[in-house]
This record gives sequence, C-alpha cells and structure tokens, in this order.
Amino acid sequence: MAGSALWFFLLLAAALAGRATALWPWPQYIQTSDLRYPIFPHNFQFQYHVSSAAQPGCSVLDEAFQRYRDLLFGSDFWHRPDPAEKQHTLEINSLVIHVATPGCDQLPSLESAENCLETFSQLVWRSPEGTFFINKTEIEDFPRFPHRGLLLDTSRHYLPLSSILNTLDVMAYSKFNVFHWHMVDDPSFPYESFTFPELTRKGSYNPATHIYTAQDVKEVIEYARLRGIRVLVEFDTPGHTQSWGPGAPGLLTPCYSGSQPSGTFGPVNPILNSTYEFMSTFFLEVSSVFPDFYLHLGGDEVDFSCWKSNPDIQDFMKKKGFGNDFKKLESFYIQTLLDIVSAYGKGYVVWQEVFDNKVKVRPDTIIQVWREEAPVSYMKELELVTNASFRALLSAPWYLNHITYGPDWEKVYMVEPLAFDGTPEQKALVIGGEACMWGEYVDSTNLVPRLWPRAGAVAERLWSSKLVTNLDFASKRLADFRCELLRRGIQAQPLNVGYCEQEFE
Ligand code: CP6
Repeated sequence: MAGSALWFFLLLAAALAGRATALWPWPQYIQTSDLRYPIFPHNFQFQYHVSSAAQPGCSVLDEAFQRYRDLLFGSDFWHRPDPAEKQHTLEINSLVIHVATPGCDQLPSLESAENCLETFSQLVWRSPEGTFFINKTEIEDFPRFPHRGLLLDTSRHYLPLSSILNTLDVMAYSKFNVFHWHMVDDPSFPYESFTFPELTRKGSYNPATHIYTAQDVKEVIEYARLRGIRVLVEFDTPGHTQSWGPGAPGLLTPCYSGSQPSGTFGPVNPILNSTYEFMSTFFLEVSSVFPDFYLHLGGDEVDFSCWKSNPDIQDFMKKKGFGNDFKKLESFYIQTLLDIVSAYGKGYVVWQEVFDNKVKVRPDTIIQVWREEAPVSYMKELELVTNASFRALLSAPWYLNHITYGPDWEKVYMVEPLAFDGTPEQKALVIGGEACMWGEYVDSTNLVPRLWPRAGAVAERLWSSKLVTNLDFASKRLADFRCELLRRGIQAQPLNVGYCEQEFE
C-alpha cells in the first residue's frame, strides 16, 4: 500500500472443513488448512500493531480499514451472535497490521511496497447460514513486477469521473497499481488547462460537461493514492494531437497540397520556437498538477506525410542536414521536449517508436512496447530495449479493447513477459506492463464488462510467480473472482457458462 512496506501476519486459527481457497491474483506463498474460525462483524476490528511504523491517523490505512469493513460485512448492523453459536469456538476478532516503513501521507511510487487487506478480504467467506469464516492460513505475498498498469483512453470517448473512480476500485481489488491516463488524443481534449483554457474550450467534446477540471484531477489522484495506485498521465505528442489545434493556433503543422496549404493540419510543428515555448509552459503546468515522478510523453505513430508536404519543413530539414529522414525531425522534436520535461525534475515513459527511431533519451527513460509484430516481434523488441539498458514496459499482447468470441483472457494470461533472449540483468529491466483499453469503441456503457474480469488476467500475470500458469486452476479462480466482483457491485462479464452462488439483481 502507498509508500509503505505493509506486512501483516495472518495468524488465524477453528474446526470443520473449509472451502477451497479462491484468491486472485494468486499469492507467492500460501499454506491453508481446513481449520476455520468464525468472524463476528460486531466484534471484529482492524488494528495497528504496537510496533508498527504506521499508527491510527494514517490516512491510507484508516480509510482502507473502513472500505474493507464495508466490503467484507456490508454496512448493515450486525447482531451479536447467540451465546450458543459462539460456544467452543475460538473466533477471530482482529486483523493486526504491522507496517515496516511509514508512508501514510505520501504518494505511492515505483519503489513502494504493497497491500494486504485485499488478500485478507478474499480469504474471508460466508457459510449458507450467513456466518463469516476464515481458515487458518499462512500466506506471504508480494508482486513479481513493480509496475502493473491499466490504460484508459479518455479522448476517443469521455469517461465520467465515476467510471474512472470505479475502475480504480477494481484495480485495487486485482492489485493493479498504475493508472495510465491517456488523457488526450486526436478526437478530444478533455483536460482543463489553466494556462491554456482555450485547449479545453475548443478541443473538448463539450466544455460544459466533457472535461476534467483541476478538482476532478485532484480527486482521481487522491482516490488512487488511498488505494496504492499511481496516476501516470499521458500527453501524447507530436502525433495524435488533432484536438490541440483549435485551441492552440500555430501549434500544428499546416499540410500542403501542391504549393498551397490544404487547410488540414498534421503533427505538432517541430520547426518553430513558439512550439517549444508552448510545450515548456504546458508541461510546467502538467508537472505540478500530476505529482507522480513519471510523465508519459507518447511519441507513437507519427505520420510524416504532412511534414513532407510542407515547404517550410522541407527547408528546415535541409538546413539541419536531415536529408529525407523524417525520423531525424521527429527525434529533434522529442529530444527538445525531453530536455524541457527533464528540467522540471520528472522522469518519463515513451512509446517504443522513440526507441525504434533512435532518439537519444536519458538512460532512465522507460520504453513502453506496444507493437505486436512490426518492426520486430514484441519479444525481440524487449530484448533490444533492455540490451540498450533501458527499462521496459510490456503492453503489446494486452489490448483489452480487442475482443474475440470465447475465453479470450486465456491468451492474455499465458503471456510470459520475460520469454526473450537476454541476460538476467536484461530481464531485471522489465519493470512490468500494462493492460490497455483504447477507447474507440468503449465508453461508460461498456467499459466495466469489457475490462472485468479480463483485465484480471494481466493483473495476475504481473503479480504472481511465473510458475502460476495452470489454466484450469486459473479459470476456476477467475470465475470466483468475477462472482466476488458482482457481489461488490461491479458488472463484470461472464467468462463462460455457469452461475454465481449468490444471485444478483
Ligand atoms: N491510440 C494511440 C491508439 C493506439 C496507440 N496510440 C493503438 C493503435 C493500434 C493498436 C493499439 C493501440 N489507439 N494514441 C498506440 C500506442 Cl493495435
């Protein structure tokens, strides 16, 4: 959980056969038994261990205790059990949390250790009579990869704040810890900039309703923080920027048809000083609004045709000695942008083209691999990126917006991120990956069932040991996880034929 090495001891002990353990994602080590203990909600509390570095008043934990109490037991009033019911049973009346290093008011970071309350909540079960139980269990858990992200695209379709917050809830249930917010793109610019309010006014679908205000952004960041989730915002340039055009005259490249401007615009114009002045001011704002150390600067899919058509750009290319190599022009832009953002003390993530096009980047740059096959397979790309000593994130096999008939989570699940040729040092540079939900065909009506429980397959691959690959075992647990999501009010889609024990409206 946020900024803390949060470890806990489940020393839980009672009688009768327990049910099979259904955990998602699967922990690093677990030994469970049939010995079960009842939990009586009125007599159960979360506590801080006396020698814990975090103590009452710790926002992250105090609020998590409240959330998990509600998730476990609902917010109903619980009757004291009959004395007869309690006879001869040892009940569990507390979960004691011991945190090794404090971090209650800090933001989570790439280096933070993580959370246990979710695991505890998944171990508690309910008998048909309605009594809560937990089996005697020894468990040790920690993530395989530190960066376990989920990308949402709020440009192709605006997602209401409630959809984003709800996604953060389910991310915490499945132990994702990075929300990659692909904020703007060609179709719309929903981010409300205070230095350039025209961007939003002219670039959003509807500036009255389809925008994220400063208050909204703050709320997302705090909501995420309380769940141990970082917010990695992406402002993708120089391509994918059509929506910036109306609010920032002169920013985009005018395309030509023959010797005349055609009236259309291409990527950000990389040859003007005014472009870099604009980006300096804009990213200064972004750097302060989004407190995570990392920003995502995009850099993907730059279409060179407009640059090629523009005579001023052609002149600039000659002057710089770039010849006909527009990758050099792209590199010139990205390098200047990276220098600007570095000066603000931020780290950055970029899409793989920045690496493929041989842009000189700082050695601590993170490269996100998204292309399945071209120019090379994504496994080969991981090999190349890590061989150049860069850290890498994998997304290529994890596009959840792509759907096919059948249990399509299985292919996603069976990806082994380190199955490339490379030294142990290279493998250590893969810091994780991201499930991506690109928004062309997704809005708030279908986001939830398309994400869940399918994104869970990526979550487990990034959390659990590499040895956890048994599909039968996974199918069973993922179906249980989906039922638990329904119980928690998340409209997760079914994985196959079947039903959930508890019926839902
Ligand atoms: N939008 C942006 C997208 C994609 C990318 N960037 C994309 C393209 C093809 C696939 C998946 C995603 N929709 N801005 C590439 C990172 Cl298959």
